Amino acid sequence: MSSSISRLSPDHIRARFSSAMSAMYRSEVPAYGTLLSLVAEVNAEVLDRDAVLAANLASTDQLGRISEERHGAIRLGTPEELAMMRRLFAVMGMYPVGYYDLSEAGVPVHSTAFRPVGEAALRHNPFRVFTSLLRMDLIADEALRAEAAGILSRRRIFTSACLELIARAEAEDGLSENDADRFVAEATETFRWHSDALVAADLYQRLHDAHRLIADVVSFKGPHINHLTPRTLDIDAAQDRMPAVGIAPKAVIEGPPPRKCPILLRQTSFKALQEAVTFPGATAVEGSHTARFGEIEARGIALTPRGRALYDGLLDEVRARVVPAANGSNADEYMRVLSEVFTAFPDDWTEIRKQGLGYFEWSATGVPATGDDPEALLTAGALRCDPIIYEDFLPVSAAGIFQSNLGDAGVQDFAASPNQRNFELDLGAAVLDEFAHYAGIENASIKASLQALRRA
Ligand code: OOG
Ligand code: NI
Repeated sequence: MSSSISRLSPDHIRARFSSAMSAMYRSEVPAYGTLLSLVAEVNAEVLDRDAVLAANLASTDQLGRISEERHGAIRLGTPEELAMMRRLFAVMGMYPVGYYDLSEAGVPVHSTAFRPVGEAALRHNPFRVFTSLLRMDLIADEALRAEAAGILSRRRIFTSACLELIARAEAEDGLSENDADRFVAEATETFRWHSDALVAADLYQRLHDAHRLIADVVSFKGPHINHLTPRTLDIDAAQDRMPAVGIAPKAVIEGPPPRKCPILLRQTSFKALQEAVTFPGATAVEGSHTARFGEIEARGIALTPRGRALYDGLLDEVRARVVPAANGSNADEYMRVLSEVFTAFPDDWTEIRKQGLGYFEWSATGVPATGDDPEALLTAGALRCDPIIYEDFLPVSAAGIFQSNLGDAGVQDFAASPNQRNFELDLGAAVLDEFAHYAGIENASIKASLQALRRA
Protein backbone atom coordinates (compact mmCIF):
# COMPACT_ATOMS: atom_id res chain seq x y z
CA MET A 1 0.00 0.00 0.00
CA SER A 2 2.68 2.47 1.02
CA SER A 3 4.51 2.01 -2.28
CA SER A 4 1.58 3.42 -4.24
CA ILE A 5 1.81 6.78 -2.46
CA SER A 6 4.54 9.01 -3.78
CA ARG A 7 7.11 10.06 -1.20
CA LEU A 8 9.10 13.25 -1.00
CA SER A 9 12.77 12.22 -0.74
CA PRO A 10 14.59 12.83 2.57
CA ASP A 11 16.94 15.15 0.63
CA HIS A 12 14.02 17.35 -0.38
CA ILE A 13 12.58 17.36 3.11
CA ARG A 14 15.99 18.43 4.48
CA ALA A 15 16.28 21.25 1.94
CA ARG A 16 12.85 22.56 2.92
CA PHE A 17 13.70 22.25 6.60
CA SER A 18 16.98 24.10 6.19
CA SER A 19 15.27 26.94 4.38
CA ALA A 20 12.46 27.10 6.96
CA MET A 21 15.07 27.26 9.74
CA SER A 22 16.89 30.04 7.91
CA ALA A 23 13.71 32.09 7.53
CA MET A 24 12.78 31.59 11.19
CA TYR A 25 16.24 32.47 12.45
CA ARG A 26 16.48 35.60 10.29
CA SER A 27 13.23 36.85 11.75
CA GLU A 28 14.25 35.94 15.32
CA VAL A 29 17.82 37.28 15.11
CA PRO A 30 18.02 40.24 12.70
CA ALA A 31 21.82 40.41 13.03
CA TYR A 32 21.90 36.98 11.39
CA GLY A 33 20.24 38.49 8.31
CA THR A 34 22.99 41.11 8.28
CA LEU A 35 25.61 38.36 8.39
CA LEU A 36 23.94 36.54 5.49
CA SER A 37 24.02 39.71 3.37
CA LEU A 38 27.69 40.25 4.19
CA VAL A 39 28.52 36.65 3.24
CA ALA A 40 26.62 36.94 -0.05
CA GLU A 41 28.51 40.13 -0.85
CA VAL A 42 31.93 38.65 -0.01
CA ASN A 43 31.14 35.48 -1.98
CA ALA A 44 30.06 37.50 -5.02
CA GLU A 45 33.32 39.47 -4.92
CA VAL A 46 35.42 36.30 -4.72
CA LEU A 47 33.57 34.76 -7.68
CA ASP A 48 34.04 37.99 -9.64
CA ARG A 49 37.79 37.88 -9.30
CA ASP A 50 38.20 34.07 -9.46
CA ALA A 51 36.71 32.86 -12.73
CA VAL A 52 38.19 29.36 -12.31
CA LEU A 53 36.47 28.87 -8.97
CA ALA A 54 33.22 30.23 -10.39
CA ALA A 55 33.38 27.83 -13.34
CA ASN A 56 34.20 24.93 -11.03
CA LEU A 57 31.25 25.63 -8.76
CA ALA A 58 28.98 26.11 -11.76
CA SER A 59 30.06 22.80 -13.32
CA THR A 60 29.31 20.92 -10.10
CA ASP A 61 25.97 22.68 -9.76
CA GLN A 62 26.91 24.46 -6.52
CA LEU A 63 26.86 28.08 -7.64
CA GLY A 64 23.21 28.84 -6.94
CA ARG A 65 23.39 27.54 -3.38
CA ILE A 66 26.77 28.90 -2.43
CA SER A 67 25.63 31.16 0.40
CA GLU A 68 23.04 28.77 1.86
CA GLU A 69 23.29 27.42 5.39
CA ARG A 70 25.69 24.57 6.00
CA HIS A 71 24.92 23.85 9.62
CA GLY A 72 23.23 24.85 12.86
CA ALA A 73 23.53 23.77 16.50
CA ILE A 74 21.28 22.74 19.36
CA ARG A 75 21.82 21.61 22.96
CA LEU A 76 19.60 18.94 24.52
CA GLY A 77 18.86 18.07 28.13
CA THR A 78 17.95 14.38 28.31
CA PRO A 79 18.66 11.00 26.70
CA GLU A 80 15.00 10.81 25.61
CA GLU A 81 15.30 14.12 23.78
CA LEU A 82 18.47 12.92 22.06
CA ALA A 83 16.94 9.60 21.01
CA MET A 84 13.85 11.28 19.54
CA MET A 85 16.02 13.88 17.82
CA ARG A 86 17.85 11.03 16.08
CA ARG A 87 14.52 9.76 14.73
CA LEU A 88 13.46 13.26 13.68
CA PHE A 89 16.66 13.87 11.73
CA ALA A 90 16.50 10.42 10.12
CA VAL A 91 13.28 11.51 8.37
CA MET A 92 15.43 14.10 6.59
CA GLY A 93 18.31 11.76 5.77
CA MET A 94 20.53 13.07 8.57
CA TYR A 95 22.54 10.51 10.54
CA PRO A 96 24.84 10.84 13.55
CA VAL A 97 28.49 11.13 12.50
CA GLY A 98 31.35 11.46 14.97
CA TYR A 99 31.59 11.82 18.75
CA TYR A 100 32.87 15.05 20.26
CA ASP A 101 33.86 15.26 23.91
CA LEU A 102 33.79 18.89 24.96
CA SER A 103 34.34 18.32 28.70
CA GLU A 104 38.02 18.37 27.86
CA ALA A 105 37.62 21.97 26.72
CA GLY A 106 35.64 23.13 29.74
CA VAL A 107 32.13 22.71 28.32
CA PRO A 108 29.85 20.19 30.11
CA VAL A 109 28.41 18.50 26.99
CA HIS A 110 29.19 15.77 24.50
CA SER A 111 27.99 15.85 20.95
CA THR A 112 27.53 14.40 17.50
CA ALA A 113 26.59 15.93 14.15
CA PHE A 114 23.47 14.77 12.32
CA ARG A 115 24.26 15.06 8.65
CA PRO A 116 23.63 13.72 5.16
CA VAL A 117 26.20 11.03 4.45
CA GLY A 118 26.43 10.19 0.75
CA GLU A 119 27.95 12.54 -1.81
CA ALA A 120 24.68 12.98 -3.72
CA ALA A 121 22.83 13.79 -0.50
CA LEU A 122 25.50 16.30 0.58
CA ARG A 123 25.37 17.93 -2.81
CA HIS A 124 21.60 18.17 -2.79
CA ASN A 125 21.64 19.96 0.54
CA PRO A 126 24.50 19.79 3.04
CA PHE A 127 22.59 20.99 6.12
CA ARG A 128 23.88 19.49 9.37
CA VAL A 129 22.95 19.97 13.00
CA PHE A 130 25.69 19.87 15.65
CA THR A 131 23.81 18.34 18.56
CA SER A 132 25.02 18.41 22.14
CA LEU A 133 23.72 16.62 25.20
CA LEU A 134 24.18 18.23 28.60
CA ARG A 135 26.43 16.13 30.87
CA MET A 136 24.39 16.09 34.08
CA ASP A 137 27.17 14.06 35.69
CA LEU A 138 29.38 17.15 35.43
CA ILE A 139 27.09 19.31 37.60
CA ALA A 140 28.83 19.12 40.96
CA ASP A 141 26.00 20.41 43.15
CA GLU A 142 23.75 17.41 43.79
CA ALA A 143 20.65 19.35 44.80
CA LEU A 144 20.91 21.57 41.76
CA ARG A 145 21.42 18.52 39.56
CA ALA A 146 18.22 16.93 40.90
CA GLU A 147 16.29 20.14 40.39
CA ALA A 148 17.53 20.47 36.81
CA ALA A 149 16.73 16.82 36.07
CA GLY A 150 13.19 17.27 37.37
CA ILE A 151 12.56 20.26 35.13
CA LEU A 152 13.99 18.56 32.06
CA SER A 153 11.98 15.39 32.63
CA ARG A 154 8.73 17.39 32.56
CA ARG A 155 9.28 19.48 29.45
CA ARG A 156 8.03 18.35 26.03
CA ILE A 157 10.13 19.68 23.19
CA PHE A 158 8.30 18.02 20.26
CA THR A 159 4.74 18.83 19.16
CA SER A 160 2.40 15.84 19.15
CA ALA A 161 1.87 16.27 15.40
CA CYS A 162 5.63 16.09 14.93
CA LEU A 163 5.84 12.83 16.90
CA GLU A 164 3.00 11.35 14.84
CA LEU A 165 4.67 12.28 11.58
CA ILE A 166 8.00 10.80 12.69
CA ALA A 167 6.22 7.53 13.48
CA ARG A 168 4.41 7.64 10.14
CA ALA A 169 7.62 8.25 8.22
CA GLU A 170 9.18 5.24 9.96
CA ALA A 171 6.19 2.96 9.43
CA GLU A 172 5.55 3.93 5.82
CA ASP A 173 9.12 4.47 4.76
CA GLY A 174 8.79 8.18 4.06
CA LEU A 175 6.30 11.02 3.89
CA SER A 176 4.00 12.29 1.16
CA GLU A 177 4.68 15.82 -0.03
CA ASN A 178 1.79 17.11 2.01
CA ASP A 179 2.90 15.37 5.20
CA ALA A 180 6.48 16.43 4.55
CA ASP A 181 5.45 20.07 4.56
CA ARG A 182 3.52 19.55 7.80
CA PHE A 183 6.51 17.74 9.25
CA VAL A 184 8.86 20.62 8.40
CA ALA A 185 6.50 23.14 10.01
CA GLU A 186 6.08 21.00 13.14
CA ALA A 187 9.78 20.13 13.44
CA THR A 188 10.74 23.79 13.11
CA GLU A 189 8.60 24.52 16.22
CA THR A 190 11.05 22.52 18.35
CA PHE A 191 13.89 24.93 17.51
CA ARG A 192 12.02 28.16 18.03
CA TRP A 193 13.09 30.72 20.63
CA HIS A 194 10.89 31.12 23.72
CA SER A 195 11.35 34.37 25.58
CA ASP A 196 9.21 33.11 28.45
CA ALA A 197 11.52 30.97 30.58
CA LEU A 198 10.58 27.67 32.16
CA VAL A 199 12.21 28.50 35.50
CA ALA A 200 12.05 31.36 38.00
CA ALA A 201 14.74 34.00 38.00
CA ASP A 202 16.54 32.71 41.11
CA LEU A 203 16.84 29.17 39.74
CA TYR A 204 18.06 30.56 36.42
CA GLN A 205 20.75 32.40 38.36
CA ARG A 206 21.82 29.28 40.25
CA LEU A 207 21.97 27.26 37.02
CA HIS A 208 23.91 30.08 35.41
CA ASP A 209 26.38 30.14 38.31
CA ALA A 210 26.98 26.40 37.87
CA HIS A 211 27.70 26.97 34.15
CA ARG A 212 26.09 29.30 31.66
CA LEU A 213 25.44 26.46 29.33
CA ILE A 214 23.46 24.59 31.97
CA ALA A 215 21.14 27.61 32.28
CA ASP A 216 20.82 27.73 28.50
CA VAL A 217 19.68 24.11 28.30
CA VAL A 218 17.53 23.80 31.43
CA SER A 219 15.76 27.17 31.62
CA PHE A 220 13.82 27.09 28.38
CA LYS A 221 10.88 25.25 26.84
CA GLY A 222 12.92 23.84 24.01
CA PRO A 223 16.35 23.52 22.39
CA HIS A 224 16.35 26.83 20.51
CA ILE A 225 18.66 26.76 17.52
CA ASN A 226 21.65 28.72 18.83
CA HIS A 227 23.27 29.56 15.48
CA LEU A 228 23.15 28.89 11.76
CA THR A 229 26.21 28.87 9.54
CA PRO A 230 26.50 29.69 5.84
CA ARG A 231 29.63 28.98 3.79
CA THR A 232 31.97 31.81 2.92
CA LEU A 233 34.53 31.80 0.13
CA ASP A 234 36.75 34.28 2.02
CA ILE A 235 36.44 33.90 5.76
CA ASP A 236 39.24 36.37 6.54
CA ALA A 237 37.51 39.13 4.55
CA ALA A 238 34.13 38.34 6.12
CA GLN A 239 35.66 38.46 9.63
CA ASP A 240 37.38 41.79 8.91
CA ARG A 241 34.21 43.35 7.57
CA MET A 242 31.80 42.36 10.35
CA PRO A 243 32.36 45.50 12.47
CA ALA A 244 31.62 47.75 9.47
CA VAL A 245 28.13 46.24 9.17
CA GLY A 246 27.53 46.57 12.89
CA ILE A 247 28.18 43.04 14.16
CA ALA A 248 30.96 42.11 16.61
CA PRO A 249 33.12 39.16 15.48
CA LYS A 250 34.59 36.70 17.97
CA ALA A 251 38.26 37.37 18.64
CA VAL A 252 39.87 34.88 16.25
CA ILE A 253 38.98 32.48 13.44
CA GLU A 254 39.01 28.91 14.79
CA GLY A 255 40.93 26.14 13.04
CA PRO A 256 43.97 26.24 10.76
CA PRO A 257 45.49 29.49 9.45
CA PRO A 258 44.81 30.71 5.87
CA ARG A 259 46.53 28.33 3.40
CA LYS A 260 46.90 27.69 -0.35
CA CYS A 261 45.58 24.16 0.21
CA PRO A 262 42.79 24.47 2.77
CA ILE A 263 42.50 21.72 5.38
CA LEU A 264 39.61 20.75 7.66
CA LEU A 265 37.44 23.63 8.80
CA ARG A 266 37.83 27.32 9.60
CA GLN A 267 34.99 29.07 11.38
CA THR A 268 34.14 32.28 13.15
CA SER A 269 31.00 33.90 14.53
CA PHE A 270 29.55 37.12 15.73
CA LYS A 271 29.07 37.27 19.45
CA ALA A 272 25.82 36.16 21.01
CA LEU A 273 23.26 38.87 21.63
CA GLN A 274 21.57 39.72 24.90
CA GLU A 275 17.88 38.95 24.60
CA ALA A 276 14.94 39.82 26.81
CA VAL A 277 13.52 36.95 28.88
CA THR A 278 10.54 36.80 31.21
CA PHE A 279 11.01 34.53 34.24
CA PRO A 280 7.81 33.16 35.80
CA GLY A 281 6.95 33.46 39.50
CA ALA A 282 4.45 35.06 41.87
CA THR A 283 5.47 38.21 40.06
CA ALA A 284 7.14 37.70 36.71
CA VAL A 285 10.70 39.01 36.47
CA GLU A 286 12.16 40.63 33.34
CA GLY A 287 15.73 39.60 32.64
CA SER A 288 17.98 38.60 29.79
CA HIS A 289 19.87 35.65 28.34
CA THR A 290 22.76 35.49 25.91
CA ALA A 291 22.87 32.45 23.68
CA ARG A 292 22.18 33.05 20.02
CA PHE A 293 24.68 34.10 17.39
CA GLY A 294 25.61 33.70 13.73
CA GLU A 295 28.58 31.81 12.35
CA ILE A 296 30.39 31.35 9.03
CA GLU A 297 32.54 28.47 7.83
CA ALA A 298 35.08 27.55 5.15
CA ARG A 299 36.03 23.94 4.54
CA GLY A 300 39.07 22.16 3.18
CA ILE A 301 40.36 18.62 2.74
CA ALA A 302 39.45 15.82 5.18
CA LEU A 303 42.57 14.61 6.99
CA THR A 304 43.59 11.00 7.65
CA PRO A 305 44.34 9.98 11.26
CA ARG A 306 47.98 10.83 10.54
CA GLY A 307 47.08 14.25 9.14
CA ARG A 308 44.75 14.87 12.02
CA ALA A 309 47.41 13.94 14.57
CA LEU A 310 49.75 16.43 12.92
CA TYR A 311 47.01 19.09 12.98
CA ASP A 312 46.16 18.43 16.65
CA GLY A 313 49.83 18.43 17.65
CA LEU A 314 50.49 21.74 15.92
CA LEU A 315 47.40 23.30 17.45
CA ASP A 316 48.52 22.14 20.91
CA GLU A 317 51.89 23.75 20.24
CA VAL A 318 50.20 27.02 19.29
CA ARG A 319 48.02 26.99 22.39
CA ALA A 320 50.94 26.22 24.63
CA ARG A 321 52.41 29.50 23.42
CA VAL A 322 49.30 31.68 23.26
CA VAL A 323 45.65 31.14 24.17
CA PRO A 324 43.33 33.55 22.37
CA ALA A 325 41.64 35.87 24.87
CA ALA A 326 37.87 36.34 24.43
CA ASN A 327 38.31 40.12 24.34
CA GLY A 328 40.63 39.95 21.32
CA SER A 329 43.57 41.58 23.10
CA ASN A 330 46.09 39.04 21.73
CA ALA A 331 44.33 38.13 18.47
CA ASP A 332 47.16 39.36 16.22
CA GLU A 333 49.76 37.47 18.21
CA TYR A 334 47.63 34.30 18.12
CA MET A 335 47.22 34.48 14.34
CA ARG A 336 50.95 35.12 13.91
CA VAL A 337 51.94 32.11 16.06
CA LEU A 338 49.29 29.95 14.33
CA SER A 339 50.69 30.74 10.88
CA GLU A 340 54.26 30.23 12.05
CA VAL A 341 53.65 26.86 13.71
CA PHE A 342 51.54 25.57 10.79
CA THR A 343 54.37 26.02 8.30
CA ALA A 344 55.15 22.45 9.47
CA PHE A 345 51.99 21.22 7.71
CA PRO A 346 52.69 20.72 3.95
CA ASP A 347 50.77 23.25 1.86
CA ASP A 348 50.86 21.33 -1.41
CA TRP A 349 48.33 18.71 -2.57
CA THR A 350 50.99 16.31 -3.85
CA GLU A 351 52.90 16.42 -0.55
CA ILE A 352 49.69 16.03 1.43
CA ARG A 353 48.83 12.95 -0.62
CA LYS A 354 52.32 11.42 -0.64
CA GLN A 355 52.65 11.82 3.13
CA GLY A 356 49.22 10.23 3.63
CA LEU A 357 47.84 13.29 5.41
CA GLY A 358 44.58 13.79 3.49
CA TYR A 359 41.83 11.87 1.70
CA PHE A 360 41.40 12.17 -2.06
CA GLU A 361 38.77 11.14 -4.54
CA TRP A 362 40.24 9.47 -7.62
CA SER A 363 38.78 9.48 -11.11
CA ALA A 364 39.76 8.39 -14.64
CA THR A 365 40.61 11.23 -17.03
CA GLY A 366 39.93 9.36 -20.27
CA VAL A 367 43.65 9.16 -21.15
CA PRO A 368 44.28 5.45 -21.89
CA ALA A 369 46.92 3.56 -19.88
CA THR A 370 47.64 0.11 -18.50
CA GLY A 371 48.69 -1.03 -15.06
CA ASP A 372 47.08 -0.80 -11.66
CA ASP A 373 49.38 1.41 -9.61
CA PRO A 374 47.35 4.56 -8.89
CA GLU A 375 50.45 6.73 -8.34
CA ALA A 376 51.94 5.66 -11.70
CA LEU A 377 48.61 6.18 -13.45
CA LEU A 378 48.38 9.62 -11.88
CA THR A 379 51.82 10.53 -13.20
CA ALA A 380 50.80 9.20 -16.63
CA GLY A 381 47.76 11.47 -16.58
CA ALA A 382 45.28 8.58 -16.75
CA LEU A 383 43.92 9.26 -13.27
CA ARG A 384 43.41 12.47 -11.37
CA CYS A 385 42.65 13.03 -7.73
CA ASP A 386 40.77 15.80 -5.93
CA PRO A 387 40.62 16.57 -2.22
CA ILE A 388 37.64 15.13 -0.34
CA ILE A 389 36.04 17.98 1.61
CA TYR A 390 35.82 17.65 5.40
CA GLU A 391 32.14 17.55 6.38
CA ASP A 392 32.54 17.19 10.15
CA PHE A 393 33.57 19.34 13.10
CA LEU A 394 36.57 19.97 15.36
CA PRO A 395 36.26 19.74 19.14
CA VAL A 396 38.80 22.47 19.93
CA SER A 397 37.10 24.81 17.45
CA ALA A 398 33.64 23.92 18.75
CA ALA A 399 34.82 24.69 22.28
CA GLY A 400 36.18 28.00 21.02
CA ILE A 401 32.78 28.80 19.51
CA PHE A 402 31.00 27.85 22.75
CA GLN A 403 33.46 29.85 24.81
CA SER A 404 33.47 33.01 22.73
CA ASN A 405 29.86 33.23 23.77
CA LEU A 406 30.57 32.57 27.43
CA GLY A 407 33.42 35.03 27.87
CA ASP A 408 36.69 34.07 29.58
CA ALA A 409 34.80 33.78 32.87
CA GLY A 410 32.80 30.96 31.33
CA VAL A 411 35.87 28.77 30.91
CA GLN A 412 35.84 26.13 33.57
CA ASP A 413 37.84 23.02 34.30
CA PHE A 414 36.13 19.67 34.05
CA ALA A 415 38.04 16.43 34.23
CA ALA A 416 38.20 15.22 30.62
CA SER A 417 35.83 12.28 30.57
CA PRO A 418 34.85 11.16 27.10
CA ASN A 419 32.04 8.68 27.26
CA GLN A 420 31.07 7.66 23.76
CA ARG A 421 29.50 4.45 25.01
CA ASN A 422 27.00 6.27 27.21
CA PHE A 423 26.34 8.81 24.51
CA GLU A 424 25.50 6.06 22.03
CA LEU A 425 23.28 4.30 24.58
CA ASP A 426 21.39 7.57 25.07
CA LEU A 427 21.24 8.16 21.34
CA GLY A 428 19.97 4.65 20.71
CA ALA A 429 22.48 4.08 17.89
CA ALA A 430 26.19 4.04 17.17
CA VAL A 431 27.70 7.13 15.56
CA LEU A 432 29.45 6.69 12.22
CA ASP A 433 33.24 6.82 12.45
CA GLU A 434 34.28 9.78 10.31
CA PHE A 435 37.72 8.43 9.39
CA ALA A 436 36.35 5.06 8.28
CA HIS A 437 33.77 6.93 6.22
CA TYR A 438 36.31 9.10 4.35
CA ALA A 439 38.64 6.15 3.83
CA GLY A 440 35.69 4.25 2.35
CA ILE A 441 35.01 7.04 -0.16
CA GLU A 442 38.68 7.17 -1.16
CA ASN A 443 39.01 3.40 -1.57
CA ALA A 444 35.80 3.10 -3.56
CA SER A 445 36.94 5.88 -5.90
CA ILE A 446 40.29 4.16 -6.54
CA LYS A 447 38.54 0.90 -7.32
CA ALA A 448 35.97 2.53 -9.59
CA SER A 449 38.52 4.56 -11.54
CA LEU A 450 40.78 1.53 -12.10
CA GLN A 451 37.75 -0.36 -13.40
CA ALA A 452 36.85 2.54 -15.69
CA LEU A 453 40.42 2.51 -17.07
CA ARG A 454 40.30 -1.23 -17.72
CA ARG A 455 36.99 -0.94 -19.58
CA ALA A 456 38.32 1.89 -21.78
C1 OOG B 1 27.87 24.26 19.20
C2 OOG B 1 29.25 24.72 18.87
C3 OOG B 1 29.85 23.81 17.82
C4 OOG B 1 30.72 24.36 15.53
O1 OOG B 1 30.54 24.96 14.45
O2 OOG B 1 31.82 23.90 15.86
C5 OOG B 1 29.58 24.25 16.44
C6 OOG B 1 27.15 25.10 20.20
O3 OOG B 1 27.57 26.23 20.53
O4 OOG B 1 26.11 24.60 20.66
O5 OOG B 1 28.50 24.54 16.00
NI1 NI C 1 28.75 25.95 14.41
